[in-house]
Amino acid sequence: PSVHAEKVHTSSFLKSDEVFKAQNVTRVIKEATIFSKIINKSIPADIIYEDDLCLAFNDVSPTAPVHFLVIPKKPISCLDDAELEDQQLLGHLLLVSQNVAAKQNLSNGYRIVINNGRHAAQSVYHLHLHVIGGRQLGWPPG
Ligand code: TR5
Repeated sequence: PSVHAEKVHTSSFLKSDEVFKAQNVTRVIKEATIFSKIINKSIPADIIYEDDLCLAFNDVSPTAPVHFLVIPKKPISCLDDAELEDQQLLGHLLLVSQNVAAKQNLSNGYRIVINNGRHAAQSVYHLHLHVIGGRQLGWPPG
């Protein structure tokens, strides 16, 4: 049997593939992730904003009509790894999210999500803000 099948059997509930994948990510600090490759343009992405500090691009599997990611160019693995010296950068990511959300016509509202670590089902260990909108969102998240 595959590892996946064993895991599903031993868990107390059926995990979605997304949660399963996220829990099995091996976290290696400063390892190049798929997002580093988007930053250095070695793989393509649908980039909608870029400046010296960050990049915004559409999520490859959107959960709403608008779903883009805002990432720092600095390779911070997750929010827990951000430091005091990143204070301005973190604020910048929020303001860029706000600006790009406005350009995407999200005047009726939107949600910003940062998944941090295993319990949040973080799957890519390069800090990213999800900006999600374009439909009524439910609360609380799963
Ligand atoms: O679960 P977390 O918070 O870590 O979110 C990671 C997000 O990255 C998911 O919403 C994925 O759909 C998204 N993702 C993953 C890849 C990818 C992407 N968005 C745009 N382009 C992508 N490429 C080229 N490759 C990915 N593996």
